[in-house]
Amino acid sequence: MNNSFIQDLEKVAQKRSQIATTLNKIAQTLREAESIGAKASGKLGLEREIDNLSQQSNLLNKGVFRLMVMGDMKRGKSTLVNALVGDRLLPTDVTPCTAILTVLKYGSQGQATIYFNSDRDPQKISFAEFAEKYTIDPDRAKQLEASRELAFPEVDRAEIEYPLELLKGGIEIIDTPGLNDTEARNKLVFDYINQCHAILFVLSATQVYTQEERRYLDNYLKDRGIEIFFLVNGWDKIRTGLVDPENSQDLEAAEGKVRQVLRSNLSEYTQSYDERVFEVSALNTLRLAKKSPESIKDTNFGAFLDSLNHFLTQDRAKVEYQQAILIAERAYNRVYEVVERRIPLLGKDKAELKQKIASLQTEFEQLAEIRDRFKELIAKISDRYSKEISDDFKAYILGLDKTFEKDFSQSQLNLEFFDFLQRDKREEFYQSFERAFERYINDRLASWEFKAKDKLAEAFDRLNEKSQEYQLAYEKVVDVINEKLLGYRFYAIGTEYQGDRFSPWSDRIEDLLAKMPDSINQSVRPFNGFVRSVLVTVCAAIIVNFIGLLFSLNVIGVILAGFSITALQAEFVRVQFINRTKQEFTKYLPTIAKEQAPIIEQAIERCFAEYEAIVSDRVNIDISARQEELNNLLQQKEEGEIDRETEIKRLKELQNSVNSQLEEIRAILSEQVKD
Ligand SMILES: Nc1nc2c(ncn2[C@@H]2O[C@H](COP(=O)(O)OP(=O)(O)OP(=O)(O)O)[C@@H](O)[C@H]2O)c(=O)[nH]1
Ligand SMILES: [Mg+2]
Repeated sequence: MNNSFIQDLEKVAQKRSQIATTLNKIAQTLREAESIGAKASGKLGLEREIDNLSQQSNLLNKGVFRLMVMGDMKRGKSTLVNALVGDRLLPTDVTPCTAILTVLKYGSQGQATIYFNSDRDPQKISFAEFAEKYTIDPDRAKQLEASRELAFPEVDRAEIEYPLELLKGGIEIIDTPGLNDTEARNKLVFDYINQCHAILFVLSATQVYTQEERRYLDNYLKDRGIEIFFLVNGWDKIRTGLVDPENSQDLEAAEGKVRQVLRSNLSEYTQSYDERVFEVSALNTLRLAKKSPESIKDTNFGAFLDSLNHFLTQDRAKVEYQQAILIAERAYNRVYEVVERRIPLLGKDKAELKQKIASLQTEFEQLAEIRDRFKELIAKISDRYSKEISDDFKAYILGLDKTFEKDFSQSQLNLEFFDFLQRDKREEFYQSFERAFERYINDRLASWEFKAKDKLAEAFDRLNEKSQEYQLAYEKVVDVINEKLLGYRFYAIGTEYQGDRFSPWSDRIEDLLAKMPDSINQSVRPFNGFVRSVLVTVCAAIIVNFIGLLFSLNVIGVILAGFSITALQAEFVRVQFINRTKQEFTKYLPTIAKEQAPIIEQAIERCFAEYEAIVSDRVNIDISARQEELNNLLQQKEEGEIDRETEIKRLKELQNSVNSQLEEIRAILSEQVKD
């Protein structure tokens, strides 16, 4: 790993922690102001801002970059991780296979810990023990694949801590078992994807872009808002595979062919091909790392590191920083707003204040009404879209028979009929068929998922668009409140009155009534996870039910009655079997549609319900903060004289100190990440 990469990462980590500290300082300033204010002119109602600031601060402090290494079996994934860290940390070999998810992270002492699915306590073991115990040989892997078992079903993951500079900057690297494996193991890998920031997808230069790889990329990685880096590994093997390895023309031709296949197939998964696809040799890089680490930067692996560096320290960091500054700005705007309202009200006497507050009853009710009408809108859209999406699902399921042969043939990669039948291994045959069918259903649902996702995104776009009316209405009421309280309208910092176009505090109101909920839209990822988790259940239900039905018919037994099997007849049996499967499946489709559609519908409804709850919560907090702000002042006035001069001074100071803390964040951000 080159030094400048580590330095850049450290700089980002440092900057992140500086920003986190400053956000926390603002939160602390607000907390103190509220606690002093409680005994002076009353609290200002800044709870939400304090929460947001501390949450963002924690997030930045925790910040890790998770890189997940994925790919088919024996592509050199573990070797690549070792090349990244510059040491033979993980077991790699021609034989042993990575059998569990392995998370590599920073720790001052090198140690391995195994985490279990059950409540069994994590177990610390030595590296040697880890390498020996938690890798499996390929024969065993094949066996497990056939019987659809996990090698270590009780294990969730291994965590390897190691005192490496690279990891200190907050990087976690996740090595995964080869994908060409059971669906259960795939699920383990894919469940983890949602927590990762980039995927390093390892391909083989001598076996580029297989059908399996296409399947994984299309079903699970494409269009999911996850950055994918393609590492075409074993590039050195193109040369060694030539009849005459010294012939540069042959080499050029062979490499050219591979490049062509790569470009024509991988372009659809990335926006900037040259920044995301790299021809590398993990093995040579690892050797170089031991001999002369400095020269790695001149290799393709070095180019990959540069690109990864850019993504982690610039693109991704930028998003984090923007979020931080937004939250700080909004906290400042809010403080500014409440102070500007509080100071003039300090001079009013109790009776007048009381009467003013009472006169705001209508406006507060109006705010609540806007909230309720927005909730109605959400319910309407939820109704419409959950029905549409589940109807789409039904139609999709009912149409599956039309392309069954073609779709199913893509899933039955390892369905060796003759082999099974000849050796009368009916049990194994069924198992293998079950797996093929599982893949088939999985692939079909994944392809439907994209449509559902588009539809759901459309629903939220619609809500977003509609929410503008509600925002405007809300702003108008807030305007009236201010006018009633102060006798004049006042506006957000740095803005001037611009007729109808003007919207004071709109950023805050936009936060209240708009945007997909963070839980769904923070990025598309959690949202993807949401739809996926529903589909996993649906998928499992279909498989269990249909396979049970099919097997109860003993299709093979019926076809086989009176036959002794030859290769030719096996093909005949295969065709018969697939035909019968299709027949039964077609009959069963209406049942699937009928049973599963309501589950989809409910899931979509739940998705909107979650959104509604969040919006509702935000508006409620906003309304009560506005009320408390006034009631607190009134209560303090009723309890005794408020020292007006001191209070004005204190409030002005509060405005100023939050402002200067905001400036501090801006200053941290304006320093260049890269020198
Ligand atoms: N020639 C060559 N061999 C490589 C390269 N990368 C890895 N290998 C070799 O390929 C074999 C498999 O490497 P691993 O890193 O164990 O592969 P893996 O993808 O982790 O394998 P699984 O965990 O079983 O899926 C090892 O013998 C490596 O030395 C490379 O770039 N060039
Ligand atoms: Mg491995």
